Amino acid sequence: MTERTLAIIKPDVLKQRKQGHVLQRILDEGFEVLAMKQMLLTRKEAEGFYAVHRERPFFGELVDFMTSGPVIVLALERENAVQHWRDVIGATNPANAAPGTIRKLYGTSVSVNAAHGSDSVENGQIETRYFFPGSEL
Ligand code: 3AN
Repeated sequence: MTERTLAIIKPDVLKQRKQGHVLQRILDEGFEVLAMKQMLLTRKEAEGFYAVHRERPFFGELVDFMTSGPVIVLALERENAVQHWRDVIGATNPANAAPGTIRKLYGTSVSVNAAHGSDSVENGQIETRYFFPGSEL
């Protein structure tokens, strides 16, 4: 089924100047880019996006990292987009990520982990609308 997922290329990748490699990978994997923007997230935007993790001990660290520099946010479409993008980015902890995955290639730690991908079809819809509300898609 054709699905949408939200991808975020995180600040660590932009600091390494590797975002071009990740964007090419997205295209090579057959995703359609419905919308894309580079932005410096406000704390409010990062906290809102990760609201489900608000009670987790790493929440502050996660928000600090996600606001530490610009990110690139993309609304992607593809057959099986949610699972396919999660397979391409790899396990949350780069140390456990499979060879060739984005987190293995560019991630450093469980919090500094290169990329985000929606974790369900429903969240793919919610998260793409969070960053690209209204007619942008
Ligand atoms: P994923 O992004 O792989 O779906 P989640 O949803 O468990 O992982 O966590 C959301 C984000 O929170 C992760 N991408 C990661 O950056 C951060 N995170 C998860 N677990 C930890 C942890 N134990 N310590 C620090 N950051 C974490």
